[in-house]
Amino acid sequence: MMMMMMMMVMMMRRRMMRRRRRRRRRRRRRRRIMIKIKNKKMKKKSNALPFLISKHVCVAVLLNQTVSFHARLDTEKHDLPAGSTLILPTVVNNHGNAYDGSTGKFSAPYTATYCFLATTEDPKRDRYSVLSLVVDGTEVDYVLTDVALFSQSASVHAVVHLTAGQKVWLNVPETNNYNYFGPRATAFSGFLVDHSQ
Ligand SMILES: [Ca+2]
Repeated sequence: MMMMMMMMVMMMRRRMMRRRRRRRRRRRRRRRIMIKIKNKKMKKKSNALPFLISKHVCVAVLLNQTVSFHARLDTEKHDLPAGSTLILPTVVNNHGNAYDGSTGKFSAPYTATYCFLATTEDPKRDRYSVLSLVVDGTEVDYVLTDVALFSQSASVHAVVHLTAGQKVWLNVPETNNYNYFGPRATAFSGFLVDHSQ
């Protein structure tokens, strides 16, 4: 009988030990799962922070890199030799300071896409107006207008991707000295479209 009792106690102890072990294992599993969840949350936070910072910086940089200009003729110009630059000295707007009113040339401050427009006027019977829009001397647009009786305007325009430092200006392409560029109606404008490389 005594032996039987001893055996029963032993059995009970073993069961108790097994239950304790199981409880410990469950606790360990729960801890591991909790640690994993915490790590995932931390990772998400650490990934989100640089994204927010870089987005903010990008917007700030783009706002500071806005470029635009507008220049015009207040007094007439004529009889310009072929290959000369049509300089528009009256600068109305020069945001970013990329247009030089003394040389008539725009220098791209950033590698980006830009839009340029220019209008000229032929107001005389015995004159004509002619323009070419050039990037570093290479023509990207051309116009010639020659009215017989009344004033007539014409324009050049282009959207071009420029590397920082490239220059854009209005060139007088013809050799005939009878060219004429009317005051008030002759203007040159440009602006940055986007910064994509
Ligand atoms: Ca004419």
